Amino acid sequence: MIAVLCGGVGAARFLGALAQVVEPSDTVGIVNTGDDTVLHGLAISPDLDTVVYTLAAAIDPERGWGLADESWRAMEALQRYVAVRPDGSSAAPNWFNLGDRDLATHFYRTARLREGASLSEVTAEICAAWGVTQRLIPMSDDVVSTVVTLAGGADVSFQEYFVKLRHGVPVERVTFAGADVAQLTPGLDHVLTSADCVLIAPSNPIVSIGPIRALDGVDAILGARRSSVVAISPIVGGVALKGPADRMMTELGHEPSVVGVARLYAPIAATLVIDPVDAHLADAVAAAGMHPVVTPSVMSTPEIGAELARAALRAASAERS
Ligand code: FO1
Repeated sequence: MIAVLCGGVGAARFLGALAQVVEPSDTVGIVNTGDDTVLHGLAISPDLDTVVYTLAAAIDPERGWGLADESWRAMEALQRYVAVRPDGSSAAPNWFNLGDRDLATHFYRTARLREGASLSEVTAEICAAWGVTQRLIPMSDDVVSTVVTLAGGADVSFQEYFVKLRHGVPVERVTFAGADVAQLTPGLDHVLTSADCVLIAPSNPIVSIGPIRALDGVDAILGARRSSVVAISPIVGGVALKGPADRMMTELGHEPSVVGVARLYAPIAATLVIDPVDAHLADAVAAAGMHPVVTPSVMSTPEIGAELARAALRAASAERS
């Protein structure tokens, strides 16, 4: 069994690539829920939904989130109420776009959670509904919320930072509210200890992989088996393939490069897969404590994705110190 630590878009693409090489039912995706939010009273889990929709080949390829062939009638209808909403009311938030078909997922998840189902139970039902055979498990059934402290001190939710502010403001600190008391989803400690290998998908090390690591026991479990933990760098040539990872790393004092990623992951993973464009940094990655493996990391074709997955699996079985 292969365990994969997942954020959203990059992880979804990597799981798709991995599925060309490994039986999907033998893969467990441990997915970040720090991005989750409640809007319109609906429980929304963006990274889980991005992974499910991508693996179901239903994702909108341009946006990388939400469903293809969407309509936005509910959001359009909401505008009428935005016009009369009293100041200070959080009703009718129109900055977070929810497609009409995407709403069905939030309706279902919200109703099931309200009946007492756990997020991992509901996620398994949603996977079944979409025919996704990878086991996708939220990192925790408890609420963990990524809080972004902006330069100047204001705290905003991750989605307010990422979508409402278009991540266009400098970040001072990132914290994970609830991570100190949240439990790793039951069974995931066994998954992380017994997996043949653990892969860290090319997701944002701070806000996608960080929340998973913030849960009690995760770094200890991975550190104890780091020789078979392999990370794929989400930074190529000093820039993030998607989202604000490079700028966030800079603003939080990390080097926005494969070396900066290596410094973050060295305690929990022995190998970092880097793109040839960063091959000149291989020695610096080694000096940061990770064994560099150079292979094309931009999954622009299924073949490149499959070869990236194979390289990661080979490195994981090479048993490094
Ligand atoms: N991202 C945006 O940039 N704008 C949006 O309006 C937006 C809506 C949205 C709705 C559902 C969903 O599952 C994801 C959505 N995202 C949107 C992406 C989301 O903010 C990101 O996927 C993550 O949270 C970061 O990986």
